[in-house]
Amino acid sequence: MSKPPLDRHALGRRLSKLANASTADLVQLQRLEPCANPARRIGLTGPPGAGKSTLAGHLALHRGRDRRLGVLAVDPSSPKSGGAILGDRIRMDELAGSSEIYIRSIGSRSASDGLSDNLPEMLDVMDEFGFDEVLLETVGVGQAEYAARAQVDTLALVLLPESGDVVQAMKAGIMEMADIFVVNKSDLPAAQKMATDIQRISALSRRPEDAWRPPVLLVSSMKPETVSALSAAIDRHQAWLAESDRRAALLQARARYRLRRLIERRAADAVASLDAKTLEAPLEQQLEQALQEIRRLSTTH
Ligand SMILES: Nc1nc2c(ncn2[C@@H]2O[C@H](COP(=O)(O)OP(=O)(O)OP(=O)(O)O)[C@@H](O)[C@H]2O)c(=O)[nH]1
Ligand SMILES: [Mg+2]
Repeated sequence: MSKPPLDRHALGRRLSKLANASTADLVQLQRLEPCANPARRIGLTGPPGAGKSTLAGHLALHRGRDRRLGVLAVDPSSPKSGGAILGDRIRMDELAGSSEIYIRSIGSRSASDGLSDNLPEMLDVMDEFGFDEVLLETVGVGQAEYAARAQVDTLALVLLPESGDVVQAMKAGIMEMADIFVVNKSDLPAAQKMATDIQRISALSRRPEDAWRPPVLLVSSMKPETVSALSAAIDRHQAWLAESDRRAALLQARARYRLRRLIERRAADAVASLDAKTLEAPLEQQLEQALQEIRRLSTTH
């Protein structure tokens, strides 16, 4: 079944509208029918400068040959959207003719977890526009990874050799979260040692018999064969997910995350609107007022 051509302008408009939507708008904009063919979602996450955007570009060229592929980069430093930052990393002539690749960076706005507030809804829009696959780039060690985990099917943690990234990642408790470990810029020294360290740490965690065992890959954007190997590992993980009903648990976690974020944002709005007098009242009364305000916000919007 062939798809209608990708309408980049319409997609851009929808994403911009969502990027600026309030919680009240969101509920209005919410699609009621789940998408029959949702895009595969692949996350690239890791500390600043690990080479995620460069890698996303190479992966997009590799995987986007015969698919409609979107790249969304959540960029904490970019309040504006438009894809310039990520777009710069890919030579435009390389993309010429690939009318099915769409790239956009989105500001992280107010979200405390480093993701854009309305990212779940933006990802839904990618489904609606017939994308086969979406690569999601998020920056950070810690909060952003937890948040990204819920949004994607396959999460690759991108780390730099000789950076102390592994120690940071362990401290932040995100080693268990990755489906694939990427020791990136493996053209640099000490990459192999880092890969061995990760293997050792990863082998320590107890997993059920049939659990996914995250591979550790040495990748360099300068070596196309390493990007192919990463792409193949992504396919293997996707196939493993599809094998039984593993995706159901992921989808549940995703729905929970979205609802929690919505409630958190409403709660923040409600607390911000309480007046000085209420804030001097006993805590129980403050709580009562705040809950009433949440309810009021939910019914009036
Ligand atoms: N040596 C080497 N350098 C690389 C490689 N991949 C990317 N770089 C360089 O690393 C720098 C950072 O790359 P980015 O792709 O912007 O990294 P990022 O993780 O997206 O950075 P943020 O989004 O700012 O967190 C750039 O100067 C790249 O040219 C690689 O495989 N090897
Ligand atoms: Mg980047």
